[in-house]
Amino acid sequence: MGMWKKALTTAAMATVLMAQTAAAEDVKIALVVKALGIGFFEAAAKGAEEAAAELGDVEIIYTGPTSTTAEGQIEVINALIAQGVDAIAISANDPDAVAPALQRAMERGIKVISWDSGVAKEGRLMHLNPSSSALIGNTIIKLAADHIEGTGDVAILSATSTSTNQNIWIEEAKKVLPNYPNVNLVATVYGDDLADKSYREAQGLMATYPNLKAIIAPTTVGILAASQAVTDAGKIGEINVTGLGLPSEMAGAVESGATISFAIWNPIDLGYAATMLSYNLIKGAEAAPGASIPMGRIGAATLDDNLEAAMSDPFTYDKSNIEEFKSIF
Ligand code: RAM
Repeated sequence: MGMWKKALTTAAMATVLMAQTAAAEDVKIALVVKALGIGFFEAAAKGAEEAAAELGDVEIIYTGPTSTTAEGQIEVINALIAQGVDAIAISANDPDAVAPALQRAMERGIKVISWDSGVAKEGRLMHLNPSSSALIGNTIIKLAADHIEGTGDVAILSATSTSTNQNIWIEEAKKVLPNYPNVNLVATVYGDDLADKSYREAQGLMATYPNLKAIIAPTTVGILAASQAVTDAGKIGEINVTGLGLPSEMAGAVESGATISFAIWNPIDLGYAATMLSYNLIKGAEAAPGASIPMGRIGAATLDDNLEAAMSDPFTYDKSNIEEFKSIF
C-alpha cells in the first residue's frame, strides 16, 4: 500500500514537472494590428487573451505600429522574427508591401496568417475574413439607402487607400450600387484610421458636397470621427453617418441621431478565432484548400481555394439594441 501511494505521488509530481516545463515553453503568438490605440483591435486583443487562457500554453504579443503604415508593420514583423515568435497573425495595412517580410518569417518556420485585413496569398498561410466581403459591401450601402428618401448624394470615408479590407468592401459596395437607384456615390476619401484626419476629411466632404445625405465609413475610426464632425457642424438629421462601428464608441452618436444605424461583427470573437487558428497551425494543422481548422468555441474555418475563410454575418445596431451591446465591445 505504501509503495502504491509513493508511486502515485511520483506520478503526480511528474505531472507537475511536465506542467512547469510546458509553461516555460509557451508558444508565442503575435497579434499584429494596423495601429495601436484603435478600439476595434483592443477588443480583438481581448479575444486573443481569452483564447490564450483557454489553451493554457500561449503567450499573446499584442503589437503594431503607432500609425497605420505598412512600413511600420514591416519593422514590427522584423522585430518579431528576431524575437523568434511561433506565429504572426496580422491585420495588414497593405496586402503586398508586408508580404516579403512575412515570407522571411515563414522561411524561419513562423506560422503566418492574416485576419481582418488580408495579406497577398504568397505572404500568409491563410486569411480569416470577419464575414463575406460581398455581404459587408451590400450592408454598408443598404444602411445608407434605408434612410434616404428620393435621391441622395453619399460619400465614403475609408481608412487608408491601401487597406485590403476596406478596399474590397468598397469594391463590393460599388458592384451593388445599381440596385440602389436612390444612392448617388459622389466621392471616396481616406482618413487613414486616424481620428483627426478622418474628422477633417468628413468636414471636407460636407464643404464640397452641400447636398450630402450620408457619409458611409467602413471603419470604426472613420465612423466615429464623421459622426463627431456632423454633430459639430450642426447637421444631425441632415446627414446620416453610417458604416462599421463599435457599439461602445457609437452609443453617443446613436443617441444624438448623428448615426441612425451601423453594423459590425464581434471583434472579440475575431481575435479569439485568429489566435485559435494560429495555435492549430503551430500544432501541425495544414492550411490547404478544403481544410477545416478548429477555432475553439467558434467552430471551424473551412478554407476556400484562395485559402480564406469567413466567420459570421455583420449585425446592425441602432437605438433599439445599442444599450445592450455598448458595454461588450
Ligand atoms: C477599423 C479598422 C479595421 C476594420 C474596422 C471595421 O477598426 O480599419 O481593420 O475591420 O475598422
